Amino acid sequence: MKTIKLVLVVFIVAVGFTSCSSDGDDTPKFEENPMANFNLVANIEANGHSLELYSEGKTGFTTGYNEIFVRVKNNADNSYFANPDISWSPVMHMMSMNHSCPKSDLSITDDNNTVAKGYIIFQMPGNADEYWDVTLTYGVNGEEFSLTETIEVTAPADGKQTVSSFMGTDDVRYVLAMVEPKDPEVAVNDMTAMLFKMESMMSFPLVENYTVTLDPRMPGMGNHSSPNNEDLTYDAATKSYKGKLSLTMTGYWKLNLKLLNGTGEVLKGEDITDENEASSLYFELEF
Ligand SMILES: [Cu+2]
Repeated sequence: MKTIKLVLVVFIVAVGFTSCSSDGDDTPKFEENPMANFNLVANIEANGHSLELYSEGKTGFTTGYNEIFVRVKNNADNSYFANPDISWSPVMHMMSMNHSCPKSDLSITDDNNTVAKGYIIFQMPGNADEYWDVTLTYGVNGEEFSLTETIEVTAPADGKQTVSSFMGTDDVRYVLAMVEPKDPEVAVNDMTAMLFKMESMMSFPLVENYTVTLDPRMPGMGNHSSPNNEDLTYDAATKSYKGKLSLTMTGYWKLNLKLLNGTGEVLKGEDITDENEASSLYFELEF
């Protein structure tokens, strides 16, 4: 008897699942919050809408690579607009000038078509007299809106450098940012970085086909290195630089780098030798 009941329950559950998943596209999907496990880092209200900016791991904007997710809520009924056409422009207002930073376009990635995803790479934090704002332009229901909001950009809580803005020997200013590893392990980690040049105060195009050499060291332990690292080379598919970062133990690591152009000329950074224990181009991590 028990067995029969159990079989019946399994059958009903199975039928239930089948009928739910075979509804087709004309019925709305479950109103599951795709941002449930993300942190709301900014909520900007204007024009009867709320622009919600989310981060997966961070609780605010920090210098370096920030992956950001944007949704536009209609405050009238708390629904989210599908396929909002959003663009953004971050600007730092400094004492002597204004400038922008490297950023991606925003593109829709989720199943409900309400979440736009992109990244912004802040090359410096704000301070008491100098601040960042972001202008968001968005189109919903055939109307275009724009708003500008001040945002707080801080150095990461652990103080480690994951972005470098520097002048190359070719007199071009570059921004190099570490994207991965986000959660380094005692292992050979996949490493990703992105490189941009500062064409003007507001324009930071991607730089392709350069090379970033990698020499990770532990300054606190005789500046020892690790085996099986691989320099970062350009990956056209992801428009980023990919390599292998070998971390043989936990602790503080300085990732000494050199930037080479397409013909192998060194634009920034130095080799590590007995006389020179660090490169002027580097990232840091501690885990
Ligand atoms: Cu600045």
